[in-house]
Amino acid sequence: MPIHIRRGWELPDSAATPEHLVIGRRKAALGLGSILAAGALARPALAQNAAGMAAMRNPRFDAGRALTPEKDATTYNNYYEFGTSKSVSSMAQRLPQQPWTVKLDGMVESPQELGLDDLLKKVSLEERVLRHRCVEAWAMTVPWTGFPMSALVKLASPLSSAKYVVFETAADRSTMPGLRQSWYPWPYKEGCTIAEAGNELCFMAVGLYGKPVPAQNGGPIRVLFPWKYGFKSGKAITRITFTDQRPVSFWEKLQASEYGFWANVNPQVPHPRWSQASERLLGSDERVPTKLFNGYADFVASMYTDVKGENLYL
Ligand SMILES: Nc1nc2c(c(=O)[nH]1)N[C@H]1C(S)=C(S)[C@@H](COP(=O)(O)O)O[C@H]1N2
Ligand SMILES: [Mo]
Repeated sequence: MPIHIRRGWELPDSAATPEHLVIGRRKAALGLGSILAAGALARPALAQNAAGMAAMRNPRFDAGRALTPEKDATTYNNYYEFGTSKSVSSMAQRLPQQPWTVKLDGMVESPQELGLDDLLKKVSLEERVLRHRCVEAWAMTVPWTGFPMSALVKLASPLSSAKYVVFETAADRSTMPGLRQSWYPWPYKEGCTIAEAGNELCFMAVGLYGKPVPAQNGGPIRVLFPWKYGFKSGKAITRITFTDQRPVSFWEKLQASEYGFWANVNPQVPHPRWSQASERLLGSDERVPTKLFNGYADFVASMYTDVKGENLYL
C-alpha cells in the first residue's frame, strides 16, 4: 500500500502542540527546509502546523493590506469549469483532490509525471500573503502556502530552447459541468514566458489560510502570478509544458481583444469595457486605487523593459 504522507495542515486538532512548546519548535523547523522533506524528523514541524501555521511566513511578501476574510475568499470564485457564476464552491467539491499528479513535459531534459506528495518532498514550503487582482476589478489579499515556481522549473530542467511555459487545468467531464459549454477552448490553459515562471514572485500554492487549497480556489495545486490579472493564475494544475511557441491561452482564444497573453495589471490601461483604475476589496465595500503590476513592480518590471511593440497590460 502506498504511504500517504500527511501534509501538516491535515493533522487533526488532537495533534496540536501547546503554544509554549511550539515556539522552540518553530525555530528548529526553520532549518528543516520542506516540512515534508524531513519525513519522521518533521514531526515537530507538523505539530506546529496543526497549531495553525502551515509553513513559515515569508516576510518579503508583506501585502500591506488587511487579509480578506476566509469566507469571502472561499465562496466568491471564478472557476468556469464549474459554471460562470461566483457561487461554485459547493459544486467544486466534486473534483477529487487526491491522488493527484502533475506532468512536466515538452522541451525538458526528461519528461516526468509526479505525484503531488512526491513533488512536495522535493520543495520547501513557505507562506506568502499575496494580493490578487481579478480583471473584473475585485481584489483579495490571502495567505497562500506553497513553493516558488522556480523550484519546479529547476526540477523540470527545461532545454535552453524553451521560451514559454503552459499551465493546464484538470478537465474532468464527470465532475465539471462547465466543460459542456463546448464553445470554450477546454482544457483551461494559460501561459507565461520562462523568465516569468522563474521570477521569484511566481508561486505554486498547495495551501490557503493554513489548510489545503480548497477545491474552489484551485486545489490541490494552482499557480499564482500576483502581478497579473487573476485569469492567468490557473487552478487545479495537472500539466506544465515547456515550449518555444508562445501559447494562445484560454481567455485569449475566447476574446483576444480583451484578454491578452501578458495581462499585467495597470490602472492606466482600461479594459475595453471598464476602467482598471481602482478595485473593490472582497469582503468589504472599500475601493482602493489599483497599482501598476498590482504593486509588485519592484519584483517584475525589469522583465519587460526589452519587450517592444506589444500591449503588456491586456
Ligand atoms: N482553471 C481555471 N482557473 C482559473 C479560472 C477558471 O475559470 N478556471 N478563473 C481565473 C480567474 S478569472 C480568477 S480571478 C481566479 C480566481 O481565483 P479564486 O477563485 O481563488 O479567487 O482564478 C483564475 N483561474
Ligand atoms: Mo478574474
